[in-house]
Amino acid sequence: MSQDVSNHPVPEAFAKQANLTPEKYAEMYEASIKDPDGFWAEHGKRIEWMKPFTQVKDVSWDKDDLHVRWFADGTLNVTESCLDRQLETRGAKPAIIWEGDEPDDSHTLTYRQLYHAVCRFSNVLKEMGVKKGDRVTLYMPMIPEASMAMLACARIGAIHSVVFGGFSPEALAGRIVDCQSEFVITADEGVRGGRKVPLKENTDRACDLAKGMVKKVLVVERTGVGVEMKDGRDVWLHEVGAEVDDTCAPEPMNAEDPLFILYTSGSTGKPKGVLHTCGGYLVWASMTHEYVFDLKEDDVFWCSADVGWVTGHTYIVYGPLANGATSLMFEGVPTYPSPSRFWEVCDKHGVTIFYTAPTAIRALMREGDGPVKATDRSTLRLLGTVGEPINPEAWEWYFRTVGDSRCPIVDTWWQTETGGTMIVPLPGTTKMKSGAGSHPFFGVVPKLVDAEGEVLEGATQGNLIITGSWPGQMRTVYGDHERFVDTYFSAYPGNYFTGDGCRRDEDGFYWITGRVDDVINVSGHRMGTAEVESALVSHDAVAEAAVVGYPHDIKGQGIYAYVTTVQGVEPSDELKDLLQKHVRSEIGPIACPDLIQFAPGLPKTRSGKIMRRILRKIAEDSYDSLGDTSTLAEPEVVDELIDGRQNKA
Ligand code: 6R9
Repeated sequence: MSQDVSNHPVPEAFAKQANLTPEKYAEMYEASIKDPDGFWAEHGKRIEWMKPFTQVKDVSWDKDDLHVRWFADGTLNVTESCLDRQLETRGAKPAIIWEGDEPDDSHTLTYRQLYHAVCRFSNVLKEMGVKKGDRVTLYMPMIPEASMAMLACARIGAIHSVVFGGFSPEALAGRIVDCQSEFVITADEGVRGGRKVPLKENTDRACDLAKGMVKKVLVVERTGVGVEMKDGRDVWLHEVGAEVDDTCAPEPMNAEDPLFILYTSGSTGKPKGVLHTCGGYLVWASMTHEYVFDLKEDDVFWCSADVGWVTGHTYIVYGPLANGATSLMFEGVPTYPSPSRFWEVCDKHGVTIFYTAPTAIRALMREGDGPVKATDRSTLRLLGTVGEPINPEAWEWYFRTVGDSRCPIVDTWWQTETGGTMIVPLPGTTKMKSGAGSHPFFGVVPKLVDAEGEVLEGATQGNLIITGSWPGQMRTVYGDHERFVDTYFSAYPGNYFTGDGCRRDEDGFYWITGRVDDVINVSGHRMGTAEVESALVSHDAVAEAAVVGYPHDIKGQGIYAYVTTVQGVEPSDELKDLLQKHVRSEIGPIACPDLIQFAPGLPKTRSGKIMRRILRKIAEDSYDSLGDTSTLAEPEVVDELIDGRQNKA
């Protein structure tokens, strides 16, 4: 990354009204590190407890006794923080502003309306037989019922597992089976960018693939298209919902009882079920939401993520609602019906804080300044990004063109595993460098290490680790604690390994450089190369496949697949098409390889390990610096791969 970066002071008008100052940040950060127990004992009180905790932190990162517990003797139900406690002073305040796919389709739910809707939803789940501890899979479009379904699960103590609506029936089935979820909540169809997504049909197929695992399917009517309802299994929300009470007592939960599972890709194997629990997660979600976004009572907060990702969990649902904020939920896409849509929605609803992904910013930047300048955007006061490193050009465009140089940008680095923001330029506390994650949030101690685990000091580059627990940390991989220990705590024993590379500059700012493992980041979505490879080799024509990322102008990284066909199958463009379709149906469109190169062989070490480093270089079209190829079994395959490369500059 270029060293020649712009330094931006905090815009003056923003600084005047900011909740934090540089001094306040320094003071709170120091307190959070010097006395974590004292710090979190105080801030743990920001959420509603049925029975207050007396213990704060009970954590061991020793791999033989790895456990993470926070506030472990407290009892709560997270929906009391998100709903019940808001009723007294915020009953009539908008909780959710919903903006549909079509610009003339929107409505608002007040906290009181949301409270009753969630209670009804909870009673419907009870009628269906859902009990505390049961896993409930959500496969939903971006409609308020998605938030309601999450909160309803939480209210009755069930564990939700939201599966992104863009995943295929196969991917959905895999996640249903992994957590043995007998219940699915879906909609007849989803609507995005003028197109329909057959969610119920996909669910039916997933239920078949899950072979009798699913006992009940609750269906929300979104478009009213006729869908088949299976007798005894499928029920309509509007039918059962009409007959139940609109109040429902919240289930008392231990702070460490599971709140949700969210599947995410890793460098090996199938996606893993990241488990978050009630107490620590909610403290982290609400605290980061308040401080990262400089939250004020009258803000209209818009996080443009999908609830299928962790960003949607923490910053559409749990963080904003626990803080009594107004959260905008958008069903559509940034470019429909026009590339002005994001900014038109900001104007329509008076959005003050807008949070999106670099990939969306780059896609809109490509359309030029016109679609932005056609809108007013004067209500905006803070902008945010998440999901992948933002390149300085996109940062500058976002800052100048979208924010008229008035709004600070919070570049929030975090992961599904961390529950909420970890590294961020907290607004009002620091100058901004375009593209820098900047500084740790309260309670977070990042360090950079080399491959041997040696801690690196000063201005340097290395692998990013976190040296101590924070309340929002994931607790385990659902059903596979070993995998949790192995994945995060074996590379640098006693520390949490993030999987990211990072640079620290001479001013102490952290710059996340991207994954250092076999995870690629496509449009801000995490994809394990192993997953795409196994989808490819599940096709009859494929003998072997290796997948790597390569730089992509809009998506950040694109997916590049090297494929060796089985004996007797000739490579062809038709086969490429077939393989792309195959991956779409095995995982979903986001996993579809952008480029496929047929290769007679893949470069391997003599012990048979694929040399990914070389494949990455060829995919990047930067094979001048291939490095040491002397350990290759057959060095000549490299020349053939270079000749056949698909990404020629
Ligand atoms: C929240 C979320 C996590 C991975 C993470 C990193 C990348 C996220 C980033 C960022 C640079 C940022 N990442 N935010 N890289 N700057 N502001 O995205 O979670 O889907 O689990 O992805 O995304 O590589 O390790 P998740």
